[in-house]
Amino acid sequence: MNSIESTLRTDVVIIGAGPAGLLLSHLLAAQGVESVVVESRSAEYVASRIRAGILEHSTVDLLREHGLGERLEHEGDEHRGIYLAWPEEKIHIDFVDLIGRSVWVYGQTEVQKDLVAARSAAGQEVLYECADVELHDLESERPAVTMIHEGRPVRVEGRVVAGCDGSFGPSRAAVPDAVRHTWEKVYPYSWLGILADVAPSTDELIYAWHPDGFAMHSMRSASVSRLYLQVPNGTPVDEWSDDRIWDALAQRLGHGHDGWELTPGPITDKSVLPMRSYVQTPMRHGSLFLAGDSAHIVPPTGAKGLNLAVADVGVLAPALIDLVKSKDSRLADAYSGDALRRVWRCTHFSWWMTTMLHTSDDPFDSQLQLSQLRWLASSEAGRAGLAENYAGLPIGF
Ligand code: FAS
Ligand code: PHB
Repeated sequence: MNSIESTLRTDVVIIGAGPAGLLLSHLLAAQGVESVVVESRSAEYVASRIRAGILEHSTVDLLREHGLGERLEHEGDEHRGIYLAWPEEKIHIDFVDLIGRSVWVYGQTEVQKDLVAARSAAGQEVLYECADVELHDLESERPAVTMIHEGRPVRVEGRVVAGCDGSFGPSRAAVPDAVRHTWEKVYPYSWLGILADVAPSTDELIYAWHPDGFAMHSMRSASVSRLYLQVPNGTPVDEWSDDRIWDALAQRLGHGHDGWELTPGPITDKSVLPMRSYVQTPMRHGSLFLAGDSAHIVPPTGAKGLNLAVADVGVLAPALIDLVKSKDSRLADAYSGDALRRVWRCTHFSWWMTTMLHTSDDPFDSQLQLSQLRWLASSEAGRAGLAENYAGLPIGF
């Protein structure tokens, strides 16, 4: 290995080339603030990860506002609301009627493609396949990130480091224990998720409570369905044959009720996703700012993970622009508090949707869950509350 370290200098060193990192670099560049993005995996790996599927109203607005909405407009699918189902019942919650905001079905893989294309077109420096990424001098105004890139030691210095490196990156641990607070809740169940080459059997998402367990029918396009079902933690994915998956989904989603039928098809991807809530505060320490999964994780039941990462960046970008260009630290000083208001709101909503819809062995819990569902069926105010949280509050609320 060539031991001579090369040093790059920029305004903001961004760790992580997922949605948070690339969107941050995009918003900063629009105001003339430069960044270098440091990523541990390959571009192909990052682009291939199958993750979120729903974009909140505010996320779509922000992407459109920054020139990232064209393909979304053509290939995305705007949804007015969702269905909630339980045995012999199904209700539609129309977000547009209730609160005037919709959501869009547009996979995270597509958002990632759009971000990569926009950053490449702008000549953004992204260092992929970096190893031994370390953060330095975070309590100074000249922090740095070092790494091994293409076999060589590299040091990137900036005014700020943005930790957008997800739940397994180094940034969250770079906040000293003495100032760091964390909250974590691990749920006693997981999701088995599938992608299937079959047209969705529903026009909008179905979230279903069933005594056998939760199920959800989502989609990626008019010909690709995305479905999930609750399984015990630690379930090996090969324990579930394709037939067993489709039978359980049909049972739990209400196949045959009111003439509705679930159409199965070839399964092209299967995975088991454990569920937890995690929040770390503060989201800023000295010259380090955390955004996205590096600071928080939500169970996917509320469709918040990706949208929360976007909202963090929507608050962080103006703060860093002021700090770098005008040396005005007011927004930067307020960033952690401002971002955490939404983080806790989305953490609660994701916990509420998860605990309302996933069955446990406790019959008392089942009665509480069914009571909540019946209340939503009968209360417009209840449905409006769910709509407001699912379609998303304005960024920076
Ligand atoms: P990301 O994890 O997307 O990106 C972080 C990046 O940092 C990655 O590219 C990683 O390789 C990189 N990195 C890590 N360590 C590094 C290091 N040492 N040096 C440099 N780079 C490093 N959300 C939903 O809303 N709905 C869903 O259905 C849903 N499903 C999910 C399924 C899975 C398996 C997972 C893991 C998450 C899911 N999420 C879902 C949440 C997900 O979409 C995240 O919220 C979203 O990716 C957050 O984006 P980022 O904060 O950019 O983090
Ligand atoms: C998805 O389409 O992957 C999806 C949709 C809604 C959720 C979670 C995942 O709440």
